Amino acid sequence: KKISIIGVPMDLGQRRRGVDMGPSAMRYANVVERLQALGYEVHDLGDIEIGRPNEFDVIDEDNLKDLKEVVNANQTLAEAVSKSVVNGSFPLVLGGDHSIAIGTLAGVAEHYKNLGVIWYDAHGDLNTGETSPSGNIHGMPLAVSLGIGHPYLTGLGGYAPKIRPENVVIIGARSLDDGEKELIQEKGIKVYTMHEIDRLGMTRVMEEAMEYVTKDTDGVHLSLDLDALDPHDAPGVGTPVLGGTSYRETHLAMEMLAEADIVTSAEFVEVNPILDDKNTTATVAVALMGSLFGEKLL
Ligand code: DIR
Ligand code: MN
Ligand code: MN
Ligand code: MN
Repeated sequence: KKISIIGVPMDLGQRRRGVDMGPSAMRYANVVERLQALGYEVHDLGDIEIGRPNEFDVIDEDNLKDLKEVVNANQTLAEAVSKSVVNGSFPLVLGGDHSIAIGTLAGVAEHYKNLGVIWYDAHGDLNTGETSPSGNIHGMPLAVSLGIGHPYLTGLGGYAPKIRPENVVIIGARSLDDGEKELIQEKGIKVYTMHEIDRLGMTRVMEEAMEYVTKDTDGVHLSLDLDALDPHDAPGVGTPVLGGTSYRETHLAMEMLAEADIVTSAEFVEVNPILDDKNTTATVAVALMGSLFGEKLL
């Protein structure tokens, strides 16, 4: 059992500096040792290089901030992720802001005909340059992976789309822009908002979600945005939204995924140590990875 850790110190997909230190913070929280202790052969492949925008760049083109740098970094990431899949190693990507999911999915989906996706997030990440209120690409990666958005983004890796709407489930949503709501309706995307999590409980939500993403799929990617958790449990994120899933509920979700043994790739994103309280959020992220990879008390 092999795991390839790929750090992506990306902070250009949103406006708050510091999220580029997320991979360091999770390494400092002993991600490698934690997974090794579970019996995995862990390869830390280091960090993907992120270009810095300069004054000559055409910025904010089509309401897509730092498009060029985001595309270039995701291209490099996609290649690293793809290589890890080819080598029979589980790709575990550490962010960085959520724009890196574009590259992760481009690298993973190459190897799956019908990839299931669990998008664990307070947000839908279903914006395009046209619908985005911010122009921040971290609010767009799910749309991009569905083939919706700027061709530089959707065409990454030379193919599109990466995934199909009927194989995606969003869990933890509580902040959606109007354009995202429209896209959810139009594509019939399955969403468990905080309302359903409160009503049904995390156990039932995960049972249903896992059944949904494994139906007719040949792999499952977990994209976990730490802002899905309540800011009391994960304060170090750039766009906190009150009323999120708890530390315990999220651990339960990870434990259920481990038990079902369905996840074939994962990323943990939006850890921002500058906004954090003594590295709490990176520590939580690493603990969740422990559960995802089978850690048990007894
Ligand atoms: C908002 C925030 N919907 C946007 N998105 C975030 O800028 O598109 N995604 N924070 O994680
Ligand atoms: Mn997100
Ligand atoms: Mn989010
Ligand atoms: Mn399906």
